[in-house]
Amino acid sequence: MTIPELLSGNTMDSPERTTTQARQLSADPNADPILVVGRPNIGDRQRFLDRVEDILSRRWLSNDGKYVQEFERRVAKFLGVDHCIAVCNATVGLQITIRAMGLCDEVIVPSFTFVATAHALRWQQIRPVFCDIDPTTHNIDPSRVEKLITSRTTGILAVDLWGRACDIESLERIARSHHLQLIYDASHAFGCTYRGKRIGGFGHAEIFSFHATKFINTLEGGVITTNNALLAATIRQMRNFGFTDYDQVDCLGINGKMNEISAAMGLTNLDAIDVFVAANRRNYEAYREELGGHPALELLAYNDQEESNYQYIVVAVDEEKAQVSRDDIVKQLHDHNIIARRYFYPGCHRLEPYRTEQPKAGLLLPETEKLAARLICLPTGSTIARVDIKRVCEVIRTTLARAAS
Ligand code: T4K
Repeated sequence: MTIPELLSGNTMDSPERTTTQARQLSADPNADPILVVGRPNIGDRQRFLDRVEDILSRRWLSNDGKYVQEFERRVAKFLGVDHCIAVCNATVGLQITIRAMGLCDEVIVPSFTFVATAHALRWQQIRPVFCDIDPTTHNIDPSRVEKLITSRTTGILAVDLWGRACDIESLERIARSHHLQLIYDASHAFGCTYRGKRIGGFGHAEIFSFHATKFINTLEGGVITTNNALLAATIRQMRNFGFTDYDQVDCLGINGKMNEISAAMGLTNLDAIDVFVAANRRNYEAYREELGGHPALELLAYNDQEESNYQYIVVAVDEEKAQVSRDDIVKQLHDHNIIARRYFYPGCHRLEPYRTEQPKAGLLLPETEKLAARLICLPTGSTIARVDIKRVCEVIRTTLARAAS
């Protein structure tokens, strides 16, 4: 099926239609439909296509166009922040922010994250100093951060993994007392709150990803948010090669701009944000019903006191109780056309170049190593129906039952 065919029609994704599409995409017509982690949420297609039509008519495709500006305004308002700068993806957003804030030498970062977080530092010759996580929250453990601070430390880059906020209060206290810059990779956390306040305005800056697989997507894209006007101005300038005027470049910059079609997709998906949350929440409750209570499985819980986007269904496997490995469960799922993922295995420190540059990093990361070996991410999102969840859980339960017998 071609992308234009997938985009035809004028309604939002319904689980039924996408299940049919998945079956059509599968090579074997008799096979179970393919279910994948990361299937994009897509809002009203006709509204998106209308916006694209307008973009084409106006012949303004990039460079701070009307749709990018509108998207930035809408995101800033939604998050309650002063400044929002749209970028072509969160990795470049992280790189620009790191440079704009003058980070150098060493920055403390969790290893249990997507590799982009560490790469954004290392790309600029900064050494990521990997910090272990709290096994309950899966986020950077502030009590270990302090032990890693040296005279070369310039900042902390924390990650709100699965959309659940870090221990922001402790991180802010540490950053303040050691005069460190504090940035959050909030790639997973769009629409999530910390103590009732939307993530976006914490630390010196926060970076969100709007990649296709994220809760809100702009095809590829991201935003940087901050309440610091000077920092925002520098980031804006760096996003566009350092230009301040025609023929005037005042600093080293890069091309980090978001294009108009991405912004149109972002606006269309923002329109549908409540629908996406409801679908994710419904799926989370369904998984909880299906898998909850199994002694070998622990479903990652969202805090009902906070707003969440419920974008990740994460299950921790207790291999001793399960009598089967996490990887065998994942293999069974794959054999049944369910593309579950082992995010974020094996941890950044075990990926290059870090594995070679920091061969002993794992010694200080026992919780990261344990968690990376236990987790499975399961399919969710607006394309997943209750019947799909039943199928996923049936495969998991059958695998566990077979292992126990
Ligand atoms: N920080 C964190 C914490 C992040 O999680 C990420 C991104 C970043 C920073 C960097 O943000 P960006 O620079 O990307 O804005 C995927 C994404 O490429 C990556 O953006 C995301 N994290 C990461 C968690 O997932 P892969 O290598 O797993 O991608 P891939 O190709 O295996 O696709 C993932 C799943 O999504 C597959 O099951 C297929 C499905 N999929 C994917 C696409 C692109 C679709 O169904 N449709 C699609 O269009 O990294």
